[in-house]
Amino acid sequence: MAEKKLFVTQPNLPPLDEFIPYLEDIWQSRVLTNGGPMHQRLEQSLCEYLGVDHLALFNNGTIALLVALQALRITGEVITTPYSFVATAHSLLWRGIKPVFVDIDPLSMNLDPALIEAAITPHTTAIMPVHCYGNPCDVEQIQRIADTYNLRVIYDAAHAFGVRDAGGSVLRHGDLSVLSFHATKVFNTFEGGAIICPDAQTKQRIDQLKNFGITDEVSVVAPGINGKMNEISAAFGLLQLEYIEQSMAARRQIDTWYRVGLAGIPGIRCAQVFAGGKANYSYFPVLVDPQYSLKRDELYALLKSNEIYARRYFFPLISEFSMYQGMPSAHRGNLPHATQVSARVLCLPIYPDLTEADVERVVEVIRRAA
Ligand code: T4K
Repeated sequence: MAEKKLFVTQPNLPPLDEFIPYLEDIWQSRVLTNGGPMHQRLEQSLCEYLGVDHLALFNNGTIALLVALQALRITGEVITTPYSFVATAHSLLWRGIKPVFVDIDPLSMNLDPALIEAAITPHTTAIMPVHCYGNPCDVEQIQRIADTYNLRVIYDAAHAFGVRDAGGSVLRHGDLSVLSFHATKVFNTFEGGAIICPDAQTKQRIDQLKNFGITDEVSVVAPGINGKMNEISAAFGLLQLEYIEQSMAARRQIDTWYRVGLAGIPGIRCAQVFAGGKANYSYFPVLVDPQYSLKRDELYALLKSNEIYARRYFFPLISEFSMYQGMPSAHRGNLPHATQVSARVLCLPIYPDLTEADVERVVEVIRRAA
């Protein structure tokens, strides 16, 4: 019998019949988009769940990043990480901003704050760190640098839904935080995203920018874009939110099964787990060190031949793509840790429906080859 395909992730889908009443409401109201009732309810429910005061929904995380940059009028150069999904740096290019890549800390895999100051120039206006895999950045050090040099901080928090540190939501840090609700994320609305704003005034500006810059029927105050979330996505978000704790608990259990199963396999190193708060277990990255019998790409291929579709998040580095490669900060010599981690990382399947037997199957393939 053909083995079940295991993907790096699978979206969490609540029972279909529970979604029908939401669709009936939409059919009844005939409001399909433009900040309708589902949109308003989801903004409020997410504020409550995440423990933040102001949140603006978006049609995806990438447009939310663009609007965050526009809202704060960021120009010139922005310091960011090469170890992320390409949307992080692409959002800068779309705004005509030059990304300046700084290396990561090899353990947290987040921007290394100790290297940020050396990359600041008179053109630097902001820092855009990523809470990679949902592990919080060194927010205090980053804020200290931002305060010293009068820089803005926009967190790409695409992976950090529901993550809390000792003081509360990790999304409260910086000037703005941007979430993704893509199908592959811990919390999804098919496609979607959000910006966490510090105050009502900033949210109002962001709400205008995501709706073409319109303020009323006859006024347009800025060259905004169409970044609105539609009512079906918002309704799905409301239903999804009812299952989020269950889903996080399942992820946590899978994370534990992997850590126990992979312990003691020479050359397989599970990435550091975030302690000191609430993690979301959005990814399960392992590093394939030279002591392992196979190289990372060989293990990737072996897993694939066993119908296990692990992913090399994040390889290649953003800085390796042609539109970034020529930049001085993209040089590999400037990014030794990111280069090494990117060459060794493999994200194993993790999603709520994965069973203990599925995890054992993945572990067994890795163990047998050791
Ligand atoms: N910043 C960061 C740090 C990000 O990670 C992302 C997105 C963004 C910004 C931008 O946010 P959005 O604009 O996307 O909201 C995926 C996602 O498309 C992307 O959202 C995500 N990061 C990135 C890390 O991963 P791919 O090209 O690897 O996805 P794909 O289609 O290969 O999907 C991976 C696996 O998931 C598939 O093998 C099967 C499963 N899958 C996927 C989809 C789309 C499903 O089972 N169902 C599905 O509908 O980029």
